[in-house]
Amino acid sequence: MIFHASALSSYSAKVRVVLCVKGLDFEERAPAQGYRSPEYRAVVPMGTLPAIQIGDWVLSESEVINEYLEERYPAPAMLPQDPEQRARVRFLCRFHDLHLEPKVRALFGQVKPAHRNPETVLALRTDIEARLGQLAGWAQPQPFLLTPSISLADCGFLVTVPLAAAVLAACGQSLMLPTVLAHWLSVASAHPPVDRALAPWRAATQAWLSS
Ligand SMILES: N[C@@H](CCC(=O)N[C@@H](CS)C(=O)NCC(=O)O)C(=O)O
Repeated sequence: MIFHASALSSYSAKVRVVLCVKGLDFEERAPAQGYRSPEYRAVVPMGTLPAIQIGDWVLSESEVINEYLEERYPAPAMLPQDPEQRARVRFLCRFHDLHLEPKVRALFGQVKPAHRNPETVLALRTDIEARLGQLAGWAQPQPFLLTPSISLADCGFLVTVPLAAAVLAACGQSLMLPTVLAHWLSVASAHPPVDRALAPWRAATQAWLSS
């Protein structure tokens, strides 16, 4: 399996967590000419990262990829058996992609002091903290967000929550993380496959923010 990804890409990191938790063999490839290049689009028509490729078969969209990996490689299970629990896991995945990650991404343009608008940073911080407050209300860490072993619900937040803290810090603001989420984050990030999956993303993010 070819994993089209880049070290700095949050959505790539979200899928890399599943690949590592499931112990799958994959060859990670960053688009040589960038993800906007015609060369990359010739292989991955969506032109986004991540994508997976098996022979001529190509799949984009991180959540669809994670669901495919879960169905194709069911062990260890990353969705609960119970339909209501599965739906809750899927709800948190969707909540991450639609309501938290875009607010964190909106901070990227504020990192350079010359381009920073303190009011914009503060407004985004307020939105992010409100979303994390909602997440804290729904989470039932056991110790993962909703389950005793890692589920698909954890993957995006394991990237986006520390990213929000790091980008806000680079913008001169701190993030108030609800205690329940701070505890979940320290336990879940230390899970060995998660730690392995996130190592390239952590290094690239640190290099970006300190550059
Ligand atoms: N909804 C997509 C979002 C992926 C995404 O935005 N990836 C970024 C890199 S983290 C990207 O490829 N951006 C390029 C673009 O959107 O043109 C997913 O879940 O895979």
